[in-house]
Amino acid sequence: MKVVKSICPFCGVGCGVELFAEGQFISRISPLQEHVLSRGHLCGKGTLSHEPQYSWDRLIYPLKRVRDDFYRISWEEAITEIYLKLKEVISRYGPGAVAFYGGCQNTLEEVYSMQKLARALGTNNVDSCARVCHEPSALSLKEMVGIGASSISASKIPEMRVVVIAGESLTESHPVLSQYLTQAKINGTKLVVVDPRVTGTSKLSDLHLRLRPGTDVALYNSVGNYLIQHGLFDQQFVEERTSGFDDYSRGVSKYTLEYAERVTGLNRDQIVKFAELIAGKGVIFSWGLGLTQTSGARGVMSYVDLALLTGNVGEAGGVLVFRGQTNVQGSGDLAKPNVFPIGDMTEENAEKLKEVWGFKPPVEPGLTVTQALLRDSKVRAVVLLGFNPAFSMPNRRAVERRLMELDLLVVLDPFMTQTAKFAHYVLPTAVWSEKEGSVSDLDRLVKWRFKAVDPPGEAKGDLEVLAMLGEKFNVKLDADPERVFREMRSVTPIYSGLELDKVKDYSSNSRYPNGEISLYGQGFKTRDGRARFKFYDQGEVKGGLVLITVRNVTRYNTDVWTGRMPGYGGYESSILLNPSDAKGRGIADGDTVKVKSECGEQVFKVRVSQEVTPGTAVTYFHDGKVNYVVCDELDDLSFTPKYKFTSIEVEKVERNPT
Ligand SMILES: Nc1nc2c(c(=O)[nH]1)N[C@H]1C(S)=C(S)[C@@H](COP(=O)(O)OP(=O)(O)OC[C@H]3O[C@@H](n4cnc5c(=O)[nH]c(N)nc54)[C@H](O)[C@@H]3O)O[C@H]1N2
Ligand SMILES: Nc1nc2c(c(=O)[nH]1)N[C@H]1C(S)=C(S)[C@@H](COP(=O)(O)OP(=O)(O)OC[C@H]3O[C@@H](n4cnc5c(=O)[nH]c(N)nc54)[C@H](O)[C@@H]3O)O[C@H]1N2
Ligand code: SF4
Ligand SMILES: [Mo]
Repeated sequence: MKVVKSICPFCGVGCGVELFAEGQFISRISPLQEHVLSRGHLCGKGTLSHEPQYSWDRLIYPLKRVRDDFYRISWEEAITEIYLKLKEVISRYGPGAVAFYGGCQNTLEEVYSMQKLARALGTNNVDSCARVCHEPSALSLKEMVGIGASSISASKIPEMRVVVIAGESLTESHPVLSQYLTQAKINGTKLVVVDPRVTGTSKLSDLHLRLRPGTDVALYNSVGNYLIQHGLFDQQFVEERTSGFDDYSRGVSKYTLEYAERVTGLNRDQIVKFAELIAGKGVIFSWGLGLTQTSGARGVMSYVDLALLTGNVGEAGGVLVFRGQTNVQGSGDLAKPNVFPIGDMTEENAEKLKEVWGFKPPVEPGLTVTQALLRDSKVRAVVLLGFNPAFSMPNRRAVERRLMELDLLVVLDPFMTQTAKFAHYVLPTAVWSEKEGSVSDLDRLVKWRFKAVDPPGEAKGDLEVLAMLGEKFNVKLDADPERVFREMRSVTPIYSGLELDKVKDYSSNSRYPNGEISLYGQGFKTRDGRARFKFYDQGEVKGGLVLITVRNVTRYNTDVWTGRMPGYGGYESSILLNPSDAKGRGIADGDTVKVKSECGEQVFKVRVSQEVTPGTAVTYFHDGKVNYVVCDELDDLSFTPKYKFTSIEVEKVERNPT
């Protein structure tokens, strides 16, 4: 029996695990006691995370599609044909017609190699699933404080006076972090939750602000105004460590409590209580998709303004982003269409990269995955690593049409996903426990995954596949994860302080940039060392019924893996309606309804529940149906979809038969 240490393949908590391997079979998984953040805890998904790889339908050799059928081909044939097709697309339409989009369950090394290959072919069309969740957070934090990541560790939650959680449910989405909330409650920390919905997390809160969806900016601006008007902000911090306060203060001055009440649907006492709780040190401002997928970057910025106003970025408190997938922080750091791993997309940085890479990357920004698949038809060939956009992107019908139009779609995945079905070539990849590499979690901790077993059949690690393709183009890509890690570290300034032995030691603090549990005790990482206030007005407020799509603790994203866990098959989401909205439409619990938006319609079973706020309808997104209804409105600053902000109509089609 071999015991191998690793990191859970699912969410951004990145829990430490021990894999027990007997020969080529992993028989069980246990929590790794010594892991600095997860501290010997795992959720149900983590405990079963070795099961999907033994599913009967695991892909074990390369496949080529001919009309509607897939045929087995050899790796040599697959790589040669893909190479020839990519070359043809480039010579016909130019390198801008090719795109590489990577998943966030891939390792740092794989994402690094992916973007390097794309840039070697002459395009900056590189992106990852970070685009569809927390790019608004990364972009806002980069601009306001200097690094697009959490400033403080989640392990600090129990030491705080107040913790604010906006648009996120730890108990469902980052369950292992709930241990810190429980400890915080014991220590007397006050918890404020901003969420239209009742969640496992809001049930623990001292103040639950059930605002109307998409009205966070109005709420935070009015709180900012109240703190300024009542002298409750940290004047010394603002003067000594920030810039842009005058514009901010002028901007928020029109956000009165009356206005906020009208827009958010909250009452003034709740808003004042919130403002008074956060005035003073010892506050963590944390958030999830409720901000990024409704109000976008404006939502994040108006929220981070409150952390600056109260002097809570630095030793006293911090900003904490509950990022999504196991390596979403890393994928977002390395694979952006408008930034190089080395920094800004400038001639100077392109020249520096040439010294390491041997070729100069282009300096024109590329297309985000949302632009390429939802807006722009310039892209003709797409290579996807660990990404299932035919399921996970909004306006699914439009994405499917777009995928069908492509001259070349290559999918690297261990399974035949909804997206792979549209591919011309499907390349079977090794999963996390069958290869090595590092991942970067929501706490900025970078940790290594060791290999426990070999991949089945002819499946190969993504790094090896990228290297094979690179070789055809005469681009030298290493397939050795340690050497790629070293190269990645040498060209990526924020990762330059990482040491491999610490990354491989689960008890060590291998947080980037330099092991800080809290960033910005001294200066900010902006050009002038000051944090920047950013003011934005509240955007459109939607009337009628707004559809919010959320997560269930037992399911993971597009259910490719959780759907293959023992006892987890056959899943269908209901839609939840508030009693007032149901009654007004003559709908009762258990009825079947048609849900319609501008993009499509689907049939759902209704659950009537007080847990959803009037004017909202809530459903999980893991059965794929809902993205035929969710529209593809994008945040104009980050191009992130507004997955929780679709206007819908609901109409009864069948009465509850029972
Ligand atoms: N079990 C499980 N865990 C996961 C995942 C999974 O699929 N399953 N996925 C992982 C990924 S990729 C991610 S990105 C994270 C996401 O984790 P979360 O950020 O928790 O994601 P959601 O559950 O989609 O939405 C969060 C909350 O936003 C609220 N909300 C909706 N609209 C608004 C609004 O206008 N304002 C505010 N303030 N709140 C609003 C919703 O009611 C919901 O409770 O989870 C990760 N962890
Ligand atoms: N309606 C609605 N839609 C949403 C959201 C929402 O809240 N509401 N949330 C959005 C968010 S935040 C996210 S992050 C996306 C997630 O959307 P996706 O990233 O498309 O979904 P996943 O299910 O995480 O897909 C990951 C894929 O990677 C494959 N994979 C796993 N390991 C490896 C590996 O080592 N190599 C390779 N090559 N492949 C691997 C898996 O088999 C799987 O097919 O969904 C988005 N879609
Ligand atoms: S909390 Fe996240 S990382 Fe931890 S075991 Fe569960 S899914 Fe895995
Ligand atoms: Mo995500």
